Amino acid sequence: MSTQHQETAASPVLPPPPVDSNKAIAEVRPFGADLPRPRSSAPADMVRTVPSGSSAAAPTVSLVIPTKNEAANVGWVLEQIPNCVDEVVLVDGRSSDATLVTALSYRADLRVVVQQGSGKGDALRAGFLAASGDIVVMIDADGSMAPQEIPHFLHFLSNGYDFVKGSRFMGGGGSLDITRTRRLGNRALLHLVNVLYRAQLTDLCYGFCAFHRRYLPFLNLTTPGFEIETQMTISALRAGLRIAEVPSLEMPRRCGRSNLRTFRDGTRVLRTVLREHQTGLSGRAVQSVRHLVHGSSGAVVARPSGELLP
Ligand SMILES: Nc1nc2c(ncn2[C@@H]2O[C@H](COP(=O)(O)OP(=O)(O)OP(=O)(O)O)[C@@H](O)[C@H]2O)c(=O)[nH]1
Ligand SMILES: [Mg+2]
Repeated sequence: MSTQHQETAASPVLPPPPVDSNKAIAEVRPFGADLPRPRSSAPADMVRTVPSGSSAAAPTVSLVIPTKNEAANVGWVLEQIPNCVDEVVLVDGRSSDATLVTALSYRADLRVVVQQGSGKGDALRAGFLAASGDIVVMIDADGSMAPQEIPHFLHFLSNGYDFVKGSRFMGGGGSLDITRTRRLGNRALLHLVNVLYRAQLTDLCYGFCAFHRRYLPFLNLTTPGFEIETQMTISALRAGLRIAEVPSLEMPRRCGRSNLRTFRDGTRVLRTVLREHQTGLSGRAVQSVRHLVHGSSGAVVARPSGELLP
């Protein structure tokens, strides 16, 4: 059976494609999923059992949204959250504007976490710990990511994948926001990750992701800032999680100023990539074992029809 690390799926505005379940649904219950930590760095999908039946209840979904002075944008995001989301956790970085009041006026059932530290990474960690759903999705509050894309992420998580990340640079994705400098930086850092960790990803510094909450300990999240997205991806690679990329359209932030500083945060991402590579079992080793066990034609391509091709 082939495994894969990369998907090309339908346009982000289309409903999730049907999937050839014989090929796409792999072993989905990781051995030791309930343990607080992985027992070893062995690829998580190499120690799985096949699900016993189809009677399991639908997984619940938590959406984690970090906010820092997003009063003008957060309502737009909250309004569009699809019904498949059961819980919305908003982690506020002590906004000095009306973010919290506005958010609560749009969604009274919001779970608000007031961040103790600072930085997007710190906020997401707090949100992930507060989330109670089986699946955790993260999305920005500035209106640059469309909540309507969330079902695409869930689709792949329900079909054997462990960690699903949005990609702006695969067929069907795009960015109306990224500057030339950031695009070049993202491409260079992505290339480095693909070489160091033997991956075939198409995007790196993008914060629209979803994963099974049981894998949170595998992600080893420690970074405080925007480099958290990179750390999540690298940790998923190192843990041998089955990663899918789904196309995503990044829009310009609706109002306000970005919190990201291109060179400062780019440097932090680079440091994260190198540091993670130097510690513990390298992602490259894990991926090499995967390629050995599952064959070299690991990548499969999901056509808009849902057909998976090796
Ligand atoms: N809680 C919290 N949220 C933050 C912090 N920094 C950024 N955020 C949120 O994280 C999300 C992404 O931040 P942005 O400033 O949009 O950064 P970006 O999307 O990488 O950069 P742009 O493309 O320029 O918008 C937004 O929802 C921010 O409000 C922080 O320190 N604490
Ligand atoms: Mg943004």
